[in-house]
Amino acid sequence: MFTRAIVKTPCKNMVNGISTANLGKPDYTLAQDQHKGYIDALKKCGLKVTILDSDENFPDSTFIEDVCLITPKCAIITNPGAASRRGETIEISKAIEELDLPVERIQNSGTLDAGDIMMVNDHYFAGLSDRTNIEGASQLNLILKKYGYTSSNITLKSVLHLKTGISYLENNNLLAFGEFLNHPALSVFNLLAVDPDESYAANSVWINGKVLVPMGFSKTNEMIKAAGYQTIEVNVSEFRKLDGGLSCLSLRF
Ligand code: CIR
Repeated sequence: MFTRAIVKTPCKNMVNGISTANLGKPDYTLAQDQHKGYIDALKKCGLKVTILDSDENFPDSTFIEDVCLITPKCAIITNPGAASRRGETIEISKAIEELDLPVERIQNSGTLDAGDIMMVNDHYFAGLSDRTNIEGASQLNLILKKYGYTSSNITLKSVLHLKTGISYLENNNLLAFGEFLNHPALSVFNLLAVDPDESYAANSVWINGKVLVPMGFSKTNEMIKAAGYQTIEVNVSEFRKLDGGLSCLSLRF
């Protein structure tokens, strides 16, 4: 069970964030409202939410998931793969000081975005992507080993981050689309196949028995409900315009 979340308020400069989505610029006012709705959804799942101030120096900094991986035994500050995002780690380092956890770091020349890391109990899957290199994943593996965890790598073909394409919903259920549906490393899971029309909804988030699902993806929402979960739909259309999904908007621990 998770008890807490950390989010970071979107900045006005988010309109200049990195994007390949081709969906236009985000509407900042709407993004602010949607971010509040997202926080409400986290609270509905029983989480105490810490809200960090926005930072105009970093357009993508609301996607806080990428800069830190919090495990039950340690926090790992990442080294984001996009140069424009590297400096985001300074603010998050300050924010996690108050947690009573040892702090580890991914060092150059390793790069790693924690959107590429998916936790399944004591095992962590690491996506090798344009953002996470083999050196970053190897450093992560060694850090995790110190704390009694294991990790393995999955090379990505078409998605930005590992969790763009798969989400672990606990109870051995894995939401997945496209390249992940026939992946040998994932064959142990009960796969919930996301319709190709709804691939964005493959990034949904399990929190304490409930699942946050992006609004507007009814087939995926119904499929998750049919698997026995209560879902909460959250509108994150403005973050989608920057290639961001539901999981990227918080650290949950
Ligand atoms: C980026 O390209 O870094 C941001 N525009 C989106 C990051 C999304 N994060 C995630 O999928 N974990």
